[in-house]
Amino acid sequence: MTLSNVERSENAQEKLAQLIRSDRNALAKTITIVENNLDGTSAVLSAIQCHLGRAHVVGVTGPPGVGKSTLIDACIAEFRKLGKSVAILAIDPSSHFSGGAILGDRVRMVEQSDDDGVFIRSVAARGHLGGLSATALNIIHLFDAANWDVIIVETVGAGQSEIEIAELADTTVVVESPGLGDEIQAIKAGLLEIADIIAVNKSDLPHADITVSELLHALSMRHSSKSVQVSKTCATERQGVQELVAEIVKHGVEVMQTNRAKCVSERSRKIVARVVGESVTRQFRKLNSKEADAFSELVQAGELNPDTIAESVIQNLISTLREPSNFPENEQN
Ligand SMILES: Nc1nc2c(ncn2[C@@H]2O[C@H](COP(=O)(O)OP(=O)(O)O)[C@@H](O)[C@H]2O)c(=O)[nH]1
Ligand SMILES: [Mg+2]
Repeated sequence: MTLSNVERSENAQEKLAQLIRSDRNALAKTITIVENNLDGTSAVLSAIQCHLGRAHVVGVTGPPGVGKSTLIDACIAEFRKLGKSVAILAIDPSSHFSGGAILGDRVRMVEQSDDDGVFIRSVAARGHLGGLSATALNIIHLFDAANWDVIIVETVGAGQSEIEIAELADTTVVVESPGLGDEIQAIKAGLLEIADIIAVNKSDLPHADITVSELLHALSMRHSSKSVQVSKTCATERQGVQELVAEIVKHGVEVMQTNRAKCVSERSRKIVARVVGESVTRQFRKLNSKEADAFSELVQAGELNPDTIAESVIQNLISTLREPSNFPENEQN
């Protein structure tokens, strides 16, 4: 069986799941297929559907330089002590030209790399068909189907899509460090809204306690009943890391106790909604100016309401969904 030629038979699907579980190279190659949307992508994705829902997905986000990679490295060691295998997906914002990983991240994370229970993969933030969050979700699903216990996704909390990826996680850890400026970066970037746990890293530096109390204050001002833990860590000295991992595991257990299958389908639904929305917008903008003008004139004249257009797009989509044979062939050639 070749990876690009997975048939839609149950037997072949089972073989694929076994293959990516037992063979790291096969997993790496399968990720490459899915990441680049190569021939075979949709066959792979449909083959793993029935193997999803076991992994605990942990998003780690925060401004650049706060120590996310170093902290993840330290957390991996703690997860390994608990007997959990860990797959890491690092979203690399800067590799538009190099096409590779941030070297520093790789070097730091490489500390764990001779361990069979650790798998590290980075993807460039740009250039993904269907969007970065869709690509990230597909890779998360591959790790999940390949039986990794914990999947850590590192993103920089800068762009919208990075925040969206963090939202895909069961547990979102926002990392901040003391004394970055007058205003706490994570608050400025709207990261408090998505945090389940906040780690104030570099607690060896001055003002760590001030940063903690400012964050607690900001959290108390929110209109949200969600409780958010704030932990102090020093990743380089591995202080507070065991406690942080204990918090992450505890949060994960709580999430898993709620309906796990629902979490997986909600994760997919968020992505579908986003990809469909973005694609419709893109297609609409592609209309030539004559067509677009005709639309605007009708809207201006009050003869057409933008909501009506959206409604009819959705209705068409729903009837297509009811009749899957209406879909164009999904594979790229
Ligand atoms: N003083 C101090 N430096 C740290 C700590 N954690 C990470 N660093 C340093 O901060 C810099 C940025 O770390 P990195 O993990 O690459 O940050 P990222 O951009 O958030 O992934 C590196 O030089 C790290 O050695 C810490 O707890 N204390
Ligand atoms: Mg990093």
